[in-house]
Amino acid sequence: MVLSKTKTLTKKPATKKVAIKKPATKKVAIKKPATKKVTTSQRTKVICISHKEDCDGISSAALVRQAFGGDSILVDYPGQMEALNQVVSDEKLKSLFICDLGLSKKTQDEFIDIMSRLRKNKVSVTYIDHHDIDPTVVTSLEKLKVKVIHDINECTTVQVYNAYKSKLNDHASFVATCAAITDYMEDRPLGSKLLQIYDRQFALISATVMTYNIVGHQREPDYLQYLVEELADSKFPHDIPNTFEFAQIQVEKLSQIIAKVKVGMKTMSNLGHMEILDSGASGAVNFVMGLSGKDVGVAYKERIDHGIYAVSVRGSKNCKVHLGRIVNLLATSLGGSGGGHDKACGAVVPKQKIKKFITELNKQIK
Ligand SMILES: [Mn+2]
Repeated sequence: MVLSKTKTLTKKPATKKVAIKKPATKKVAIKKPATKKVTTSQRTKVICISHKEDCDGISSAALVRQAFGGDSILVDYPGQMEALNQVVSDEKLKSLFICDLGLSKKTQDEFIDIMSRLRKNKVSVTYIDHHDIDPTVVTSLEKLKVKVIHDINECTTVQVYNAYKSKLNDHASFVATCAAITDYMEDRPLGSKLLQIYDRQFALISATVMTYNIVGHQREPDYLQYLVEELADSKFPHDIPNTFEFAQIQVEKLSQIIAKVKVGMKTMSNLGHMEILDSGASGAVNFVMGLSGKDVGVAYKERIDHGIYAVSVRGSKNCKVHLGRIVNLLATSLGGSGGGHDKACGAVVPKQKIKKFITELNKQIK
């Protein structure tokens, strides 16, 4: 199926950088005539703030870009508020999309506050997500006339696809399929329909290679931007140079992590846990859960300059509690933050509280 030939001409070279926002010093510009106000109030910019750590976030940004144009700002959960505080004062901002970035007890009030400032400036705001959300937050957002697209049963990209299908090309359904696979949501009503369009094995390898490239390039924002542009431009992962080679390197690293987890993992009555020293916690956590034989796995890595641990938590199919909710409350009570899905979530925990976090979690998941 040749889907994307017409787009080839518009493809920009990989070097194109999406405007990274300069500090907001510009506005104070002194020498402008007093009449300037009328022209600066012209709002034209479209921005999508999306999650940079996985295929769902990157793909959401890609589909928003295909449907509406504009620039993407890619962030992790802790970086979300900083990005929002930056765009809120952008006088050119017309339309803002926020994708795949869940809120927690710690962030939700500030989030609503920023939304109300944006709405006072008549910025159109669309929040698209599938993480567990406090219902009072949805009520507040709707009161502010923020458009909320939220379904905990479909990944964000599938929801973006579903909402803006008429502005997207055929290939967008493949981008959404890969995102659903990565988020373990290809068995949901919309996700499964999309997967049926494509050969399962083809979709699985594409999603997996994409994921390894995203995870392995977290410290290269330009590369992540490039991926957004290529996906928006209807490229298959195998058509993006070197993605499969890069995936092989990641797979080799993962096999080394397996060996280390086998040696270093510890267990409590209800969970397996391990401190990770030389890789990401989220790359190791599934092995910690699987190899421990427990229904919950915890992997944590110290962020030395921040005095905190970045914690990843996973639950097996047998895990009956909602880990995201438990971790949200527990991490907040220990002076950190966290949250996420029922079987996959994360937290930031102050360094000296990590033991307490694990023993408390072990108690609460019986
Ligand atoms: Mn997601």
